[in-house]
Amino acid sequence: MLLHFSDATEDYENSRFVIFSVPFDSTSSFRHGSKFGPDEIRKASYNLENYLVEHNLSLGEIGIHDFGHIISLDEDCGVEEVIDAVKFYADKFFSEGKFPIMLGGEHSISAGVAMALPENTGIIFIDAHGDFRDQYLGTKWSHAAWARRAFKILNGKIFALGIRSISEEEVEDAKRLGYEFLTSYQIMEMGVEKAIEITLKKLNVDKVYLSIDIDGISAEFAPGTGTPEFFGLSPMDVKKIINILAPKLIGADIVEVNPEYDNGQTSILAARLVQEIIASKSKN
Ligand SMILES: [Mn+2]
Repeated sequence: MLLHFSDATEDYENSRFVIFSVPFDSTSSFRHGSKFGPDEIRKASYNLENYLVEHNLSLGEIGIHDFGHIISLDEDCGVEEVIDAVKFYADKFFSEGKFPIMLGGEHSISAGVAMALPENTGIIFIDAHGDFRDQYLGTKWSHAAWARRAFKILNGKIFALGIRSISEEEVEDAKRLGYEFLTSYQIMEMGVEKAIEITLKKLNVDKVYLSIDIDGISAEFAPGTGTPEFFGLSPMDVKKIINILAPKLIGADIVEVNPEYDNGQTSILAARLVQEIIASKSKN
């Protein structure tokens, strides 16, 4: 039997939640290895209780399906081919009434979801980096440029939380184009509730897709990632963001977990965030 996320044992047809994975890391600039993230997150999920006391809910009683990898782990695919595959499956899951949870892989894959989002949906993403370059190392589909692509695809309906590593050029482009973000320092000062209020006011959408780059969380909590950064959000901040956004959420992803640099805690955190997304959404 294939490795699946803990408690994701229901048939596709009977599941509201569908976990799927994209083991792809070819455009990574600093450290490769995030293609091994999804299966490490799956393995880590078995270390967690499936009863979540704060939600008074057992994940075993919710319909969750693990669809597995949508691209081959062993053969190298081109980034555009991978983004096409993500778009195809995201479109399938949304149109079949599912709540997709995508495990990466590098952040470039989220551009594929942006192309498949239903009307009146915006993206909120948690990240240390702006990801707003026009192109990076010769490709406009780079993980460092995906938010710029999504910004265009969604007519500006994208907002970043936790930014603390961004080039001056990205900041200037952001101002000129109206791309907005809150730094991790700003969020610490104002609190998560206020940050989400500002974000939702700016986006002005009914539905939200949440993209979590694990490096949005501070490096001391999530060292297993390609480009770790300190001074970030805490796991508790991100839990709170998920809980507040749950009524509006239609899907989510967790990307950039890199087991090659992990002592195990980053994949456990990612697995716990998958649980949190499912538990908080299943009540809404
Ligand atoms: Mn990112």
